[in-house]
Amino acid sequence: MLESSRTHSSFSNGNGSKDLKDSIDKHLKYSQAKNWPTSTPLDHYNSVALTVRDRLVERWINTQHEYHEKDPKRIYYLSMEFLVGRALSNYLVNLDFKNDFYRAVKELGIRLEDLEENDIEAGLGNGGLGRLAACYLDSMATLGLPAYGYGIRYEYGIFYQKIINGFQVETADNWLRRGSPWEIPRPDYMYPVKFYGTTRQGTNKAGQPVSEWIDTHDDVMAMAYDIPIPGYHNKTVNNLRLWGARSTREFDLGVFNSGDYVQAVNRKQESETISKVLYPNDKNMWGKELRLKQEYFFVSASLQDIIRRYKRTHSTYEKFSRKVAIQLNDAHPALAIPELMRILVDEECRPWEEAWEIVVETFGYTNHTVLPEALEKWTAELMGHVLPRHLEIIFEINHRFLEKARKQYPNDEKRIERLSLIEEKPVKSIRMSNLAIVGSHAVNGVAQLHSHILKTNVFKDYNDLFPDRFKNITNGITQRLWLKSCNPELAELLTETVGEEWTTHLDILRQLLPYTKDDDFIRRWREIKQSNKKRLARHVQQELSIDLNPESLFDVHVKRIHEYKRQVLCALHAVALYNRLKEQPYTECVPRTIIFAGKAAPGYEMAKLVIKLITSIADKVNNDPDTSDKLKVIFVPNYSVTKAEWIIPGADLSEQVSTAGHEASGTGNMKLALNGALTIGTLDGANIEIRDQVGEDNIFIFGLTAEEVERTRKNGYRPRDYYQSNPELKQVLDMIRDGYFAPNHPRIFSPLIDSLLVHGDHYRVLADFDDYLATQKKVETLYLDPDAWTRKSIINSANMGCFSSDRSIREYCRLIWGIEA
Ligand code: D6G
Repeated sequence: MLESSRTHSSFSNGNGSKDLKDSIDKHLKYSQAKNWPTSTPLDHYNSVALTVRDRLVERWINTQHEYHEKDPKRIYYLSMEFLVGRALSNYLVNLDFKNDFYRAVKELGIRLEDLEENDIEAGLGNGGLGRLAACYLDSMATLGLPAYGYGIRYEYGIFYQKIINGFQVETADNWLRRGSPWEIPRPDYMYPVKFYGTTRQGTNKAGQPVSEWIDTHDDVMAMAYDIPIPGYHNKTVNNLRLWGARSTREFDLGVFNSGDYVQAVNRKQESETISKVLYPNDKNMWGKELRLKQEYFFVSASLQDIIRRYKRTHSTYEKFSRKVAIQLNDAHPALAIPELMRILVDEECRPWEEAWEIVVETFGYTNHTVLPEALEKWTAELMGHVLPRHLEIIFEINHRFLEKARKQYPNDEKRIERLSLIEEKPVKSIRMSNLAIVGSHAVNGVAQLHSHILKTNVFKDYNDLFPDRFKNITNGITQRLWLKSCNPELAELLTETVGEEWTTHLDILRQLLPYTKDDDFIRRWREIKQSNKKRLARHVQQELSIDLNPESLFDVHVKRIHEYKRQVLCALHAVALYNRLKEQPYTECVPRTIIFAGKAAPGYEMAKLVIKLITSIADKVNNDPDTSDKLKVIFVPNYSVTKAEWIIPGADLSEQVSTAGHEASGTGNMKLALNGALTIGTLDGANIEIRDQVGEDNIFIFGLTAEEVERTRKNGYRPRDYYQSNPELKQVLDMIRDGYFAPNHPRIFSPLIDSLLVHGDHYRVLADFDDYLATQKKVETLYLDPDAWTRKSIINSANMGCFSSDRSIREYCRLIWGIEA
């Protein structure tokens, strides 16, 4: 933040274009200390941003003041990730003075491109989980709920992905290098966070025996940075509070006294590394000490802050769970459970049982994945080293919990072992999701199938024990960003047709259905899609110098690169299409542009190889004169919220092809369908609910069901059989294996082909290949009939009402938080 950016008292906060111009002019002078001739694009951006921020401040203060006065039940959304995307455009949409704003900016001669370029995206998340948190903040503010986001102010967000020689290369995303005009540092909200040390038996303030946490070292301070979260066209401005690590004031006296001043300063600086960088792995637990420290750091600071706020109006804990709802976005913040126990028992001298009741009533836990490698576990050794008192508390929670469970299941030690928060073998470890379940009154999955799998499989024992605890709340997306802002032309057509209300009541889009019979409407719908495809093509031309044919079918697969998401299946399809074109160059075919984008975790070799495979296929196909006008393969580097905003509106076909039973929900599927793409997908995650909404005639479903996948796991699966029996598949795999796409590194893709043919094809790519290709044929047939295609496109958008994050948040209010939306 720019310290000098305090609003000057003579600034007018009106929203007319004259007031805006005036304010931008004043900020240029008083906040940037520049005049127009010497000002740079960054000065312009900052002056504009501060002008917009001024328009939020009053509502922000008023909203927070009102919460303070009325003391409603507050919702705290704890998340290691918030993928908010670009700030300026989002604020403009929610503030409702876009037209005056653009006029003011234009009249001042400020270039919109300069504003866009300087509007750096805060990439404080990996993918779906972080973006979901951001959509939920938008919905909570729009619904006027007293909600707070709590997270970490990483200095380096998700890495910047470059493609060099077809390989992913990571570089640092130093998003704060020029400061951010949107965050307000609050050095007055600074909390100590302790680490390490040991415990000993002592007495608490009330004279009762307790365990004391002593001799901690490398303690840090957590400092608050506040970011305003305005609701859409209302007066609510909520708070996203991110914690930055600051060193404590004290030196390490031992080092200092020994005369090594510089080392003493260095030691202080090291403590600030806690909030330096976001771990870039999605759905994979890393087990690094620094990550554990990050988790505790933000949980500890957030709870201290929540309790400070609660204590402003309450002197006892009696009403705590009636005033505070804390939602854990995955088990990453599950340490909040033992931490609140520690505060209540050790510091506030509450009896254990009373404290436990408060804790369980306060917390809710959202599970985001069933992939075993993603479920966090910490070795007892590491936990005991970094957080010795918390380890004791977790053991105590477990002891009391298992005692009760044993009463219910007297002779079932196997079950008790499964229920335990502690895994004994191969290394004694804490199962964080079990901790989150035991310590919460509600546990939810994020789509119907996912919640069903939690109840019947992954957490079956828990569901037997606490049948009322498990719920489903299907994920959602905010239509303010994912339609109104990213697809302005379509948004305008919708407003003209059904009125503005869809922006807050997405169900209203159902009223579009009669227009599937209106030729004029169909034509306009198609024109808008074409215009969005051209915009996408312009971006691709700018970035990759490749010309796309906007008449071709834009087939889009954008998301993190992961084996279970099966980008490989689409890549195999691309090769099969290429071969068909080569073999029968003169047959009529539907020209297709296959667009991929997504990041691979830096340590995930197989995912990185998938990127290399895609870029290698692209090289070959795009440069082959026999095929290049009928088939293009594109890999757009550095997928981000900003890129999604121009890719998604331009998609015809949405690839949602994860192995059934593996994608908890997906939200890209919803964004694409809302923007009129037709889905080709498996019966996985929210695809199933999308099918239920749009009807099976308006979606392309293929492949094994989750049950069938399970059956192949139990009854055996022979990927080689598919390879042997399907000549087209065999040809595709052989070409990749034999170096057709990488003549300079002919064996480079062997690990990938081996994973399919030798190592059991864990994600059942070969089993689904045939049906996938047949279904893609049906896609092409439909695409040849533009009116029929467009009608289905309209039907898709029209039926996305229930995938608004407003609906999800209403359900959280009703089913988990006990709040009226
Ligand atoms: C935001 C806006 C500011 C308000 C503050 C409240 O920074 O006007 O005073 O939040 O913070 P708490 O006291 O609720 O933490």
